[in-house]
Amino acid sequence: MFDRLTDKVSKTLKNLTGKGKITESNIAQAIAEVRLSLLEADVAYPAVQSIIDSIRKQALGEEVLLGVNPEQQFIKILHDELVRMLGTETASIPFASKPPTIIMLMGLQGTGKTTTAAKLAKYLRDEQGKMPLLVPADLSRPAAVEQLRSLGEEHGLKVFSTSKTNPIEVCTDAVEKVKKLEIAADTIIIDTAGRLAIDETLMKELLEIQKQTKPDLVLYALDAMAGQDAISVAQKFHEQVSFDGVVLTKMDGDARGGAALSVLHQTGTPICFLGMGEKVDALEKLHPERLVSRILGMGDIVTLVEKAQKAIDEKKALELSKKLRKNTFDLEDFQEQLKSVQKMGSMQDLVGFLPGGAKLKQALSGGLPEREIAKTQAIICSMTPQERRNPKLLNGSRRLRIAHGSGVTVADVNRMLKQFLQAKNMMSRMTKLGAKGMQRGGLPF
Ligand SMILES: Nc1nc2c(ncn2[C@@H]2O[C@H](COP(=O)(O)OP(=O)(O)O)[C@@H](O)[C@H]2O)c(=O)[nH]1
Ligand SMILES: [Mg+2]
Repeated sequence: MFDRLTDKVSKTLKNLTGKGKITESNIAQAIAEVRLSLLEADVAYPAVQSIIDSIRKQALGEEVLLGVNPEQQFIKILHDELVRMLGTETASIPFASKPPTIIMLMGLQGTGKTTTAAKLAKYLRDEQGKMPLLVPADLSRPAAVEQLRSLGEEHGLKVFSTSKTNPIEVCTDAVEKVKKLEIAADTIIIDTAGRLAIDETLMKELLEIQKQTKPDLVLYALDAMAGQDAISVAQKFHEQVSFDGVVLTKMDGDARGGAALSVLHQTGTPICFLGMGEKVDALEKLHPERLVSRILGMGDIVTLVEKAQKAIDEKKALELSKKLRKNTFDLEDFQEQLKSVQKMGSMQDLVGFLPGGAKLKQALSGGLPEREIAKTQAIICSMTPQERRNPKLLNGSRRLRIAHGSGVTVADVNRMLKQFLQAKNMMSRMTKLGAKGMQRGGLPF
């Protein structure tokens, strides 16, 4: 117990004296591990290099937070940056203001275009209330049209049929019939042909379909299992035909999904959906957090990230305890604290490190019921900033106004203020106890 405490305090002091900075040398090991992990997840080499370089730049010189080492903090920064990269680029379907909305799928053979077309149609119908029409424009193999047709039949999805025998005409015919209201549909999903490798005839065909139908969204089906080569192929597709987003298919397999980062890096296009199985309902929207955890590898690294997250919460708690000691803890801080009480981590853990903290830790672990917290938040929101900073202002008429404003009774307001004072007293007692304990240990604080 005492060792841990000493350790924590000395770390704090280290931070305060500015020695706890992220430097090139104290994250070298972490960088090596991250590099390996990304490569193992099939992130293409140039992407790995550039991601690591930019995050290293961002991290260098940052103050290391209490409770983690520089390497852990570096990984946390990396994790957050990857989530941001994948997340801010998430594209949703840009529905045309004047229907039909046209979505075109392309990619190599066997990557999951046809399956994805059916998945998208089902998603649009069941979750977006749309009337999709599937257009089989892969006439390279007789079985391809049949495949889409049978998927459509099985799930009650409309599949276009025509006497036309040229893929471009099939598409223009479908669009025309929908526009003329001969077919009731507001979204058109075009399933195109693929090849085993890039092929000039195919590229021309895709370009022509694009030119003629002017799709609102062109999606590229990328097989998550396909490895690094697939990225240069995607890049060529993007250069020659261009697409707006990627569907990463076969993510139900072992692939960690590094291709998502590579393709984003190489083409700048976002990942829109993940294919999670052969079934028609196995389509997921991208959850950046989840994907990043998977790419970085589960287990160790994610635990480190969580630890770093906790340390950040602890830093907040430390700031709070300073306020308590100076007796400047007000309702704004209380509101902030309530938010983290809901998470039940920060205060509790901080307290655990202080002498005599065990009991308080127990007391805090009970938490407050969700509804109570929501009510308290509402009451605090109805106060003016002055009132929050100086609760002594809260006389009878102000309390009545707040009760009206937050839809509670004056008794509720009174109870909440009493709770606030109790919390403040309890926390300030605890902080004093903690400070004394540390002095006993001969450490200045
Ligand atoms: N496990 C899994 N298999 C998939 C997924 N998407 C497609 N497939 C399978 O991959 C194969 C090729 O899919 P298909 O849609 O015909 O690819 P296309 O040639 O690009 O049209 C089929 O056996 C599909 O069942 C997916 O997300 N997960
Ligand atoms: Mg197909």
